[in-house]
Amino acid sequence: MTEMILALDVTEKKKALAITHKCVPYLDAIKLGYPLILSCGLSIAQELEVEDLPLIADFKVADIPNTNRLIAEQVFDAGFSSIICHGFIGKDAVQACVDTSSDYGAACFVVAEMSHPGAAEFFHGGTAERIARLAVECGADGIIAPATRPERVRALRHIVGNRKILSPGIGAQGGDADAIAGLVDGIIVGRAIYDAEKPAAAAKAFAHIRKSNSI
Ligand code: OMP
Repeated sequence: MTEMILALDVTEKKKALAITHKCVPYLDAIKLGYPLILSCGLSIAQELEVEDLPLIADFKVADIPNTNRLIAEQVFDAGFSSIICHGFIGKDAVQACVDTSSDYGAACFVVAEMSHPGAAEFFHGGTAERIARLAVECGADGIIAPATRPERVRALRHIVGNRKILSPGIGAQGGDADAIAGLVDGIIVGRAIYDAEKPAAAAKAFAHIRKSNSI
């Protein structure tokens, strides 16, 4: 099954809670990042707990090992079950995120290659492959790889094997859910759902992907 992850990048608490509540039947997890957490605080995690979905903290953590550990502890103490960190920070810094996640029984995903056009400037030329290898070496649960470039996801899949690949870039960034779903373990969708006139209907439109794909 390919999981459906809502990127809840709205900045009003009321809207965040309302959209989530409507979309819950069509979701497997919710990803919260700087936009919502900076506007509402980490406690938004507790408010979303009633929906009983795993919460992914997308801070793209990218600091020294000790700071990464402190950030991850805050995230997991707040109730999140996964964290996203960058991979270019190197083995010791990624390892700190993975180890802290494991201490909490939580998961760590490493950004191997980003989905926007500018990502090609630094992630291409072997860097994404090196990061994917690093993620495997560190024992990360998976990587983030771009739905905007299915061929890159295929290349990274060879490196990470059966570790999870979560893939953003669908809809607003031009990626096609049907083209990517069979290659990954989870699709991450934001604006195509939360900016839709009817977010629940928009989320429901991805329902076939959750049912039909397995890797
Ligand atoms: P939409 O473009 O609105 O669907 O949102 C995509 C979500 O995925 C946002 O929360 C981004 O911050 C996130 N994201 C990317 O779009 N590209 C990446 O390469 C990595 C992420 C991420 O780590 O989630």
